[in-house]
Amino acid sequence: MTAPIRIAVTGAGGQIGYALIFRIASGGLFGPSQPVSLRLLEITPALPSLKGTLMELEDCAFPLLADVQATDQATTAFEGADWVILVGGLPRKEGMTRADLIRANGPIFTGQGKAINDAAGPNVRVLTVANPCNTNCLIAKSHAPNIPADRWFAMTRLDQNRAAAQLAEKAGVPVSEVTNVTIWGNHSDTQYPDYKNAKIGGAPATTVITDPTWFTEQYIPGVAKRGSAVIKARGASSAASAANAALDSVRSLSTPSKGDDWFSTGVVSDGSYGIPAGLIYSFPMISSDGGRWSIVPGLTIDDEARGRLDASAKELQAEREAVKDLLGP
Ligand code: NAX
Repeated sequence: MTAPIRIAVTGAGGQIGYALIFRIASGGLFGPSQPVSLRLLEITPALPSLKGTLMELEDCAFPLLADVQATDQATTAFEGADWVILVGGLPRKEGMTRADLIRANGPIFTGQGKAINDAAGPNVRVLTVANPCNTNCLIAKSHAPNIPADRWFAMTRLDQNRAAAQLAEKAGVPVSEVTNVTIWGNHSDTQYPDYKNAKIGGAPATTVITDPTWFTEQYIPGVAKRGSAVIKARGASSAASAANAALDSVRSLSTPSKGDDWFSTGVVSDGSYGIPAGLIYSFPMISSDGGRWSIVPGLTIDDEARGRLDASAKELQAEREAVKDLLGP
């Protein structure tokens, strides 16, 4: 029998966690022949209700779910993990600024970074979903000196999927026609959903959607503010779409990319496109065999795009400054 892939999910009792773990257990992440083993981390007060979720998982009788364990101990959760998906954290509350959220959630990632370093499997890869995901990823990574830099990811895939959906809607085509969508930068309002390198039906998006003001006045802010629009409509933040984006991220990073399409994820900048090295910054990426990935080189960045890329890098530098006391050596 194929050995199970072990996936640790933090914040498993939250709304994204609830949408995520059933899909992983059903084979929605690694396919219909790959067993999975789940480790679910929650804070102690959330364990009783997580027990109910475990009962539901059991009641699904998923043939691919080799085993599942819930715990409030990070080292137990991350023991031998092949993938760690960091979802657990406080959501932004009414009246909380982004700076407040950074200070509230940052400390979680010092301990979890250390626990990943001490307990995870030799090939572990880590996807940070909890916000501010780029900076939380940076904090966790800084406490895990034994885990190579190319194993750390921050999720901007929900932004990519939102961007693709909005291009498809405007062009009146199925979303499968939209390719080469990049989210540059931070998972925040400064992100740049790059429409100049995106394609619709294989042609540049700007030759299919010919009104340039739509891109700057509706598309860019529309993608960045989609999360707020969902909260307004649903009364709760995006959950199923965020879980879906986490699965898309892990899948894209685990399977070789096809054709000339790419995907976006926050990774440790190597200085590509003039972005300061060391920041967790979202780039266009492709994967190859064995879980290797690289940043797509040579895309055209005009003056307008340059300004947007730099503004997001600047914001990330300010976030890094705001948590510098939480960063490891
Ligand atoms: P919920 O509040 O529903 O769930 C969060 C869960 O994390 C709770 O069950 C809580 O008990 C748990 N938790 C808190 N501290 C923990 C710790 N130290 N260890 C383990 N678990 C802990 O929030 P949910 O809607 O599931 O969102 C989770 C995170 O995803 C939030 O930070 C949210 O801002 C972020 N998001 C990120 C997105 C992205 O695209 N990167 C989009 C969706 C979402 O907004």
